[in-house]
Amino acid sequence: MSPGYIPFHPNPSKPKFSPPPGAVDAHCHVFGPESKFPYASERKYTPCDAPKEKLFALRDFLGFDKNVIVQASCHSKDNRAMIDALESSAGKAKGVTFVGEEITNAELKAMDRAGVRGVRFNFVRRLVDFTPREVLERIAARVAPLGWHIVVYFEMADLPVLEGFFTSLPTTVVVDHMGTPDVSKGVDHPENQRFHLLMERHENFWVKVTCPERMTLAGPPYNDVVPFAKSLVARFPDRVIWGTDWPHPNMKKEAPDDGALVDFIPRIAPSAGAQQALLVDNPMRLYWA
Ligand code: 0GY
Repeated sequence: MSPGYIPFHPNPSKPKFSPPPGAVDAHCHVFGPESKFPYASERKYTPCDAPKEKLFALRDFLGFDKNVIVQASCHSKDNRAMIDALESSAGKAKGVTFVGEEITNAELKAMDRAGVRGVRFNFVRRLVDFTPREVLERIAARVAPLGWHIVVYFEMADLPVLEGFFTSLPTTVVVDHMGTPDVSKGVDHPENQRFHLLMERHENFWVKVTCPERMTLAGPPYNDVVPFAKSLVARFPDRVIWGTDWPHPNMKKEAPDDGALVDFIPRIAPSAGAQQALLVDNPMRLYWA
């Protein structure tokens, strides 16, 4: 583990909110175990192991049915731990990969058969080295025929320079963690409204209303993040998905209680219809159709 790295919560609380049957945790990761799936040499942090067995046990404990496992930067382009988790999930997990353009079409097809449905482009500078746009464009053109989408991870202040590239992508585009807004600026700040406008103008854009614990200034129960997520759920009810982000890489102060994160859901999606769309219908359309 990197010095100061905070492991996931050892003993999450049982949520009060019961997700509807078939609910999908649509953003989580598996890390290692390092003895079987070593971390990448180019990684920017070394996490604690967070193997598939622990993820599947948490899924059941929190009342979820399925997972979408997103390749994290600590494993870089070595997708074996993620694929192994998909293949051990009895059809209850799909994946989002991270690849370079050296990947072969046969390898992409094998990932597709294992349940991969998207590729992640990470623009967060503390996590990854820069990849030229032309390379990403070539990867996008190769995964589009598979029906995959592209997951983009960036910080909201960078949206103006990235927006043109995002809107040129030939696939569905799924934005990680609400575009990581600066919550001190408020929902109505032009920086955040620019993102809402992007969502409104481009119907191929979806958004994950995830990670209040990453952007909160107030701490749990994340009151300051509620308006951000709630407005996206209300405005784009058919293009929002939700996930735990377990095992919560790179938390600065403390690991979130996953039960408290689940109890955030009814505060951002107050009606049963909105919860059904957020947790079941939307992720099923995106990952299992
Ligand atoms: C996340 C967020 C983070 C890390 C990664 O790929 C990653 O390593 O995604 C982060 O540190 O913000 O999506 O879990």
